[in-house]
Amino acid sequence: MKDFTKEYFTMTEEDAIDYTKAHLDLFDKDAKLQCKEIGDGNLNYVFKVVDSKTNQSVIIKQAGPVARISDEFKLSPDRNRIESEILQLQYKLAPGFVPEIYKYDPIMNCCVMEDLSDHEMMRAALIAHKKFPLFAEHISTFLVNTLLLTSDVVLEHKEKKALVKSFINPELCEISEDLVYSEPFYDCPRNDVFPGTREFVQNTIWNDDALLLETAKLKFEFMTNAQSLIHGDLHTGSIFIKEDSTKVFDPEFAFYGPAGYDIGNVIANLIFAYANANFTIEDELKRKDYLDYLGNTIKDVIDLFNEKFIRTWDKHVTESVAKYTGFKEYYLGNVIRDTAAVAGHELIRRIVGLAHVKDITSISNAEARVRAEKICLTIGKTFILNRENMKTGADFIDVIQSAEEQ
Ligand code: SR1
Ligand code: MG
Repeated sequence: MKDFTKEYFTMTEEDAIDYTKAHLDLFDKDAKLQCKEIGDGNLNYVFKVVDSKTNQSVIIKQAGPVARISDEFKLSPDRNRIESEILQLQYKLAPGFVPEIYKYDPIMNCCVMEDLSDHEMMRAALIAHKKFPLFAEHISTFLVNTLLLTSDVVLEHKEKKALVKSFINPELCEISEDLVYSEPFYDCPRNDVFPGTREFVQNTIWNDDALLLETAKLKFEFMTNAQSLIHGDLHTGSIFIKEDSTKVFDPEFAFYGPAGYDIGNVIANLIFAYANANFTIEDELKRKDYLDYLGNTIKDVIDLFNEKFIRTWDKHVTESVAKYTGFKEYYLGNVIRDTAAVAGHELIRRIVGLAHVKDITSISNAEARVRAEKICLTIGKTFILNRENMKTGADFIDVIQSAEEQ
């Protein structure tokens, strides 16, 4: 057995079994452990270790020194500490909505956590056109609790600043600064634009100076607004789901940033699912039914967030000036404005930039894919340019419907 206590190395499946035997007393002494590497994300290695006698299982997630998607991205394995610590904090702030962390290991840069194999990855489930009627209720609670309860409105300010320091995450932030805020807005060699969509991108994104100016403002908002401890990459591939349960995982991009970043990512990725359904469900009645479900979910996420934010603010606010008449509405208005802008960035960057989403790339008919991409780009651009007017769920739905009609 290798020594896991001296210096870091990237584990194999066999190592992950040995590691489990050596470090955890979660399993019986006579457990028959088996392991499979199941990671399909862009960055890390994910080992599922199962006792074949009892079916009991855990997940070991290990951060490597470079990203899996490309060794161009050299990343500090400290992201595994950030991920473990934020999950432990969110476990308290939003009980039931994140996996339990059993152990964090700063030498092997790995954490051992609850296995959620009885759930499915939300992106895959939405592409299979499954419905989750409790999702909006669940995710709005998660978002309000994790975003508002980590802000200066609620936390004692020195305690909040200590958290800001502990969650400084420069390398992962740089990825978002580049891939979300810079590269999609010019003809960057790292972009990956579907050929039929390229001319549209050139004309409506790269050549629109008014849009570019807004993206510059928003990049600085992302880099400088240390408002809340955010997940930082809350797309539907970072959510495990089943009928009665929603679990948010993979928060390695976490840092103190604009609260709207997380909400905007959820909204944009529901819109990708909407675009997928619109161009892949052939039966008209089924398509309409599924689009209604997704449209209502998008609307409910915003409206429930607004409602719960007000209730949670009234219960937990500690900062005295935040109690002045009108400040709560001003603050919430800014969060929803930022939500629209971030949703816009996510919609554009997943079409133009390096990292795509399966909802769109799995549309096999090229013409349908181009149409879906143009609609997403149009929605994204409108969200950014019109963000000051976005307040309710209905405002988000209006933008989606107008883009479809164009
Ligand atoms: C180099 S990582 C590419 C993308 O994958 C992650 O999930 C983030 O969304 C990042 O932008
Ligand atoms: Mg991820």
